Amino acid sequence: MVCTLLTVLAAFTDAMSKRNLAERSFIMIKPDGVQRGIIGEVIKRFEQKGFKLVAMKFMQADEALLKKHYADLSEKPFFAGLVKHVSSGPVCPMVWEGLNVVKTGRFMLGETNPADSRPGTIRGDFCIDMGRNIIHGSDSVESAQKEISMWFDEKELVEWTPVQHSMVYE
Ligand code: DAT
Ligand code: MG
Repeated sequence: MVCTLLTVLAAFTDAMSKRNLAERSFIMIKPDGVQRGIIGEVIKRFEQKGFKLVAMKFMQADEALLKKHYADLSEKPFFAGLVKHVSSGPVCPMVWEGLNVVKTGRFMLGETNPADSRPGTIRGDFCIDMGRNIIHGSDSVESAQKEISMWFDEKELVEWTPVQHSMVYE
């Protein structure tokens, strides 16, 4: 009995130790979100959830960077309009870190089409139209890594330990 318990405990500890608390996602408030004053609301939601801010800046992105960022969509009919819109004004790119932040971040954003986004999600609460869905979030850990390196230098990613760490993670 004790032996079985110890085996279960060891397996549990092992699974816990493999959790990636340092997963990162690239989140960016687009010009429509900036113009509508939603930067603070987005930061609030990611902070409240317990995620850790690793990098953030306020800038205007040129078309070359956005064509690279949205390269997977280059054949889509909305590509030119998308690049034009996102380069039209300031954006607020950020890196957030935490367990499952990529997947959870996408849940927090809602669906690509705000009409399919539930209330309580960012797109569900703050926008209506697909081409003005106010925020970008990485769709996989792999694309997050690519996007972070496109938008930030390594030295802009800040190393720090939030004092609340042990109150967020078991
Ligand atoms: P997401 O931003 O949810 O990852 P995506 O990567 O498929 O969605 O597309 C990037 C952005 O392009 C999306 O946020 C808004 C715009 N977009 C996507 N599909 C569109 C469409 N059918 N019409 C207009 N804009 C679209
Ligand atoms: Mg996408």
